[in-house]
Amino acid sequence: MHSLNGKTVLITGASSGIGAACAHAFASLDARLLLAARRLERLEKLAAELYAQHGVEVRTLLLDVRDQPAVEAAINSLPAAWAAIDILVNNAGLSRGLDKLHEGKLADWEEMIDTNVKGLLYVSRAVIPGMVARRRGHVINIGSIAGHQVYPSGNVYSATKHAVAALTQGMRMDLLGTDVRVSTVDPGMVETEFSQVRFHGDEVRAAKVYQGLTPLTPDDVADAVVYCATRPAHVNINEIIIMPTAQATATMAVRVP
Ligand code: NDP
Ligand code: 8X3
Repeated sequence: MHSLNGKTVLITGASSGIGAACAHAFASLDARLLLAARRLERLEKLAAELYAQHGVEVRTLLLDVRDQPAVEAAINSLPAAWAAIDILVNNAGLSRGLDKLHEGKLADWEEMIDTNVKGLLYVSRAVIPGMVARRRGHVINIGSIAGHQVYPSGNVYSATKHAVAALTQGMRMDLLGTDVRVSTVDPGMVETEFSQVRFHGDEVRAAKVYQGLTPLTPDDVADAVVYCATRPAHVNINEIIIMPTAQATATMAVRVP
């Protein structure tokens, strides 16, 4: 297996689901980790686990990616030993609600747009200039099948993930010639806290999303992220779309009763 020994990896949304799985996967390759999210206590617990299991250095960052001045300050005030970020995993994101557009809740829309689009932009804007200056780096965005297909009532979430797809392409064009790589990993259904967040804590409704089929695990997605990150420097994996075998499109899945 490839080693990422000495590489510094920033993962946003590392307190849960795909982000936490990425932290485990990168730690198993000996990377040094910067773990960012709003729930600091979870990050600290994860950092202790990673240190115990892999002996890797971990630094936690209490960060709301929607807060642009805080994002800029957090990145700019990293101590020198942590400032040269080699890999940025733009994973922090969420869906809120599953309503027809004309019945949607404005607060849900704002939260998705602010987190999934503006938050990703703020973190990227703070981190990428250092990569360009060092002529070394890799941005891995977590998009979604919803960035390729719209589904009923998925309107605004899907729009944010289409924006992530556009930003991924735009970054790759703008970074051409800098040696900084840009990838996107776009999953279908992954069982995480995603549906609990979407349904505002309604665990029964959230569980139904994955009922009767085998969804992806966060580790399946982390595996794809690490694949992108461990290719030789001249290889850029542009996009990985990863789905459960039981899912064909955003709206077609096979379930056993
Ligand atoms: P989880 O809800 O399990 O994790 C989401 C993570 O994002 C949490 O760590 C959360 O941390 C963080 N986060 C949310 N808002 C903010 C914020 N404002 N600032 C910083 N961190 C934030 O869901 P997933 O692991 O499933 O989601 C991760 C990514 O994967 C998202 O971008 C999602 O859109 C995408 N995705 C998920 C799929 C799925 O089916 N689960 C499929 C396709 C894509 P905290 O609350 O502590 O801040
Ligand atoms: C999450 C997958 O299909 O619920 O991005 O939009 S989906």
